Amino acid sequence: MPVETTRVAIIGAGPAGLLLGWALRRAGIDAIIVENRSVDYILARVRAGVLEQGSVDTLKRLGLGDGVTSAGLIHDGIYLQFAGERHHVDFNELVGRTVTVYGQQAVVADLVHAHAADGSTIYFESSDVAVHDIETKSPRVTFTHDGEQHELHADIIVGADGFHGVCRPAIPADHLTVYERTYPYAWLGILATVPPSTDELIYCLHDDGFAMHSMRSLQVSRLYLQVDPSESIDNWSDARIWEALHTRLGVPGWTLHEGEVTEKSITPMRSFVASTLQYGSLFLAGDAGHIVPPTGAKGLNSAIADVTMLADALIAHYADDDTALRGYSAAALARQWRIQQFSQWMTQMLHRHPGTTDQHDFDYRSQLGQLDYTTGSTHAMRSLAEQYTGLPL
Ligand code: FAS
Ligand code: PHB
Repeated sequence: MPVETTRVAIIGAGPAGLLLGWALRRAGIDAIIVENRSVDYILARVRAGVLEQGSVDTLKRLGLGDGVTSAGLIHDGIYLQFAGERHHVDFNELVGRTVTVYGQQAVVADLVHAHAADGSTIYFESSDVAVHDIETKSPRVTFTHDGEQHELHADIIVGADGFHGVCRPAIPADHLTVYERTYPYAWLGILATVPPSTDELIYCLHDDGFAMHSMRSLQVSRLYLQVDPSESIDNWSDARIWEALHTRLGVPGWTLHEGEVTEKSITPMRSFVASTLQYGSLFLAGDAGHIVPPTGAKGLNSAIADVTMLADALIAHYADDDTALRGYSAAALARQWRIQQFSQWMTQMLHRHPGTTDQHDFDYRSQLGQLDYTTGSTHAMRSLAEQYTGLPL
């Protein structure tokens, strides 16, 4: 059985694992990534679309800025739409910051190509991945690759293996509390080969529910619809999707342009936070440690923020300063809870509760009041702008 030794073993080659591996490599710290899916699978995953300025800065600082600089779309703000009216929230005017539309797929592709060009060791299509001795200073990873059992010895293991990974469950139950809530709705998302019908993202609350118009480029639109979590994508023909989008997003004098739907899927919504992002020699980053509903565009950005903090802490660790590493979990979780409350606020403000009781109708009228106040108050919009464009690390 091949036995390898590295400094940092990273489980997962999503944005968190790939970015951490790259940051460590650039700092001369040996890291090996173990991923259970194929490289084609991770390159095909369509997920987040908006990067905070801090995320863009991290990519550029690590030499990964060419793609986002050339293809990223800089947006000054978003639109909030309700009661048939569309209101612009101008982040640049309110807080002097912008966001960049640059899909997670492109971020992952940039990282995969950078690692490949630099000769990084990434074991794609691994199976039976397991972590061992994480309470010691000599943790191990075992996995099967190309039909062969492997063992990887490391100083540190980082679980960047997402919500369904194996690392968080490796933390003993008496050392871990999880905080979570689910929402009574999900997002049906489509990619369509059609120029966006808007210059900036539209977040819309309609009587029928939430809808959003986002984009991936000036040629590809990304749109979402609130649906019931139990919905099957098979029940949603392209025609039915476009009809619902026209109904919810339509305002007088504006046209939603349709195009070929190239991808459609339904994503459930949850909020989730682990009580710790460290146990012994195991650290968690990104979705392995926390999940937010996508309404605040924070999932990918908080994964990048975790990695930015953890990479700096590991670099300091190997320079014999453990202060940041000891403080990583508390610092990352403090920032995460600020992100959780914003994501929950955006989600509850913009989604129609599926029930039709008097209380649900009261809640809907209250949401409309919340949106009316928010778009009518510079103070409220400045708070939204400060959080949407990204809180400091
Ligand atoms: P990821 O889940 O991206 O990556 C984890 C990696 O670990 C995967 O490659 C997985 O294959 C691998 N892995 C899992 N188990 C393993 C094991 N046992 N061994 C080895 N490898 C293992 N965020 C937004 O901001 N906006 C959005 O619109 C948005 N849409 C989303 C839609 C969907 C369907 C999902 C699931 C998430 C969405 N998110 C969105 C959130 C998403 O972008 C995440 O925040 C982001 O992918 C987090 O990156 P990672 O932490 O790297 O986790
Ligand atoms: C996206 O473009 O996929 C997107 C943008 C903003 C969000 C969620 C998703 O809040």
